[in-house]
Amino acid sequence: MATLTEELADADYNPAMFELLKTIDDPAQLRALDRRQLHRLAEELRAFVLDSVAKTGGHLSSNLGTVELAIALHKVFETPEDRIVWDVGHQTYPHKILTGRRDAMAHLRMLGGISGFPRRSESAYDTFGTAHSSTSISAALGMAVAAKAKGEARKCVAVIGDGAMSAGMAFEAMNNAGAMDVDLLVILNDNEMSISPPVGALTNYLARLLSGRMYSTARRASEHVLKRVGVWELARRTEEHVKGMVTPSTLFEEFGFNYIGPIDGHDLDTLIATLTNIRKLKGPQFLHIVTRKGQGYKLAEEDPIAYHGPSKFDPAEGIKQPAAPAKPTYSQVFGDWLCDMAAAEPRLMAITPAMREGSGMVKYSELFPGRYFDVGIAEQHAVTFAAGLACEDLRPVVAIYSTFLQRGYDQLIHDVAIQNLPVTLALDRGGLVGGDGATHNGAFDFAYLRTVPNLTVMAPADAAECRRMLTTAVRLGSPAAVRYPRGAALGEAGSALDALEVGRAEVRRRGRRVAILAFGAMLKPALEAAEALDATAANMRFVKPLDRELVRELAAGHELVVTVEEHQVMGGAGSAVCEALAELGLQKRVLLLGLPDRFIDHGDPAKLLSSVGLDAEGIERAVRAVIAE
Ligand SMILES: Cc1ncc(C[n+]2csc(CCOP(=O)(O)OP(=O)(O)O)c2C)c(N)n1
Repeated sequence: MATLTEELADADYNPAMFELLKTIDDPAQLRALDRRQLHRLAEELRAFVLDSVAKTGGHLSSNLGTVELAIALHKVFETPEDRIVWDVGHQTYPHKILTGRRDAMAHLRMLGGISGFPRRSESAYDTFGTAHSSTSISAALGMAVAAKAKGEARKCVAVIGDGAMSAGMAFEAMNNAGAMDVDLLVILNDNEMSISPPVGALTNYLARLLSGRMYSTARRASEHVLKRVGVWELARRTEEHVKGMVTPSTLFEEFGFNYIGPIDGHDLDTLIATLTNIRKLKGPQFLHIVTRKGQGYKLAEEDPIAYHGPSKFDPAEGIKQPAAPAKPTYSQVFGDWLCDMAAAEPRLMAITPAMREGSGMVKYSELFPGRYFDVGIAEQHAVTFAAGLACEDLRPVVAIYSTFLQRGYDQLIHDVAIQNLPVTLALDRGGLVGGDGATHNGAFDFAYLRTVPNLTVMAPADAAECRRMLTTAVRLGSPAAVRYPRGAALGEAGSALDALEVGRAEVRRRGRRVAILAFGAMLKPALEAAEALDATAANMRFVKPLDRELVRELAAGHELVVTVEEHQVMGGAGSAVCEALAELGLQKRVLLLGLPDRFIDHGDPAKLLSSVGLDAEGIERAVRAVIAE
């Protein structure tokens, strides 16, 4: 008999299929279900996840993999009193659906709708806000220590994927937790995938753990634990049995955890029984479960990467390739440039912290496998690794999202900039990112980059300029960042590899009274506004070094200077212009347009930009308001 998910995929979907799920608005109701009903619930939940993600877009593969886990956790643990922290949180849709947000899934990641990640403000069941990876063990440990300090008996659980587990922060937390006497359970959700195939020694280790001798030993051990040993007996003999039987001891035991597993994370009965037993154990516990990305939906099982974060699609047909090739994104412009530049510059090496697809590096990774490094979810390491390459006269390019470079900031200052090493940062997702929301916006990079000595900071206004800036960065011989936005690139990228004059802006339109200084992608709306206002408009290109000569000239020849950037006003490129005016001793009325001093949440990027006045009308309106004063 076909599962509900298969029926959905066969277009046999009928809404009655969610009958049981519709009765669950709170995990307490789930806890009252019997075994047969729980199995039915899992089936409905999986189909519901597919149905709703197909309608809204969002994360799919990872969520199809956590259906049984979410049910088992809410069945066994007294949520929200017991704390569950989901790492990254992109796999929490089943959890959201089971905790009162089933109907809200219709507006997932939309303006005013629920977030695609856990949010403390959204639900008591979202115990910790996540989205950047590898924070769950630290946070859950903090909660476990707090529970102990306050004499509260609650349990704390971190759920972390094998990709997220590879990051330094996860190991810092393991190192800390394993030596502590607290009730903490870490569940490793091992689906043998990050977004792309995972990399590194830990991955190899986990693969060995799942196959070969250790797997069979471990499986026998957990079967034994489940079937033969009573709960209290288990508690008493955990040390000997669990540790003893899974020898040779696992890495996680060396960290001071009780290692249990691996068990099948789609086997609901085993999951519930195992968690029920573990819940009674004291001290740091580590449960290794094995799941499959895309479980139950054939297309996602076969291509978990394509279904990691799809846009809307028809479940019966799957993701369709657009008839005409879509306009290239800035990530693709970067990826094409990377291939061309690598062919011309043998010293070029490219690094990604686990974002090959998102950063547009698939083609490069195939063409230049020896000069391509996916270092795992390890932004700090990525930056310092690049510094090491640069010490040896290579020309590393770190492709990294603006929001994730926040993780590597000290490395950027201490390892790259102080030593003035020629590292290029290809900074993707600068500005608002849309559906992923506040955790992923690249709203702070101008501020955190322009304050670092030796660093050149550029922001292209279109595709061709993006290439030229990247070329400029690689040829510079000192650290440089090129910051570009998410989404379709403006204009044709071309194939040239020519550089720009450093620190030189360009005036794109001459007008009267008002001079608009635009940074990066804001040039387009700024030009439109300048047209309507008959203002002067300049493409500033460099946030650092700023074209001070042009700032001087434009300030002298206009009554009002306006800066526009898709970045926090505070500390951003406009602030740099104000600093330049102060240094030049020029007093001028300046209007600073950019993002306000608050976190901008998820939603359609164009609507979000318009809501903060960063479209042509908004710019024009703001300027007219100042002129009217
Ligand atoms: C610090 C950081 N870097 C990169 C990402 C982008 N990212 C989101 S999910 C993901 C893969 C996570 O893999 P895993 O933990 O195994 O979870 P799975 O999707 O396989 O369930 C990555 C790299 C992130 N969220 N945070």
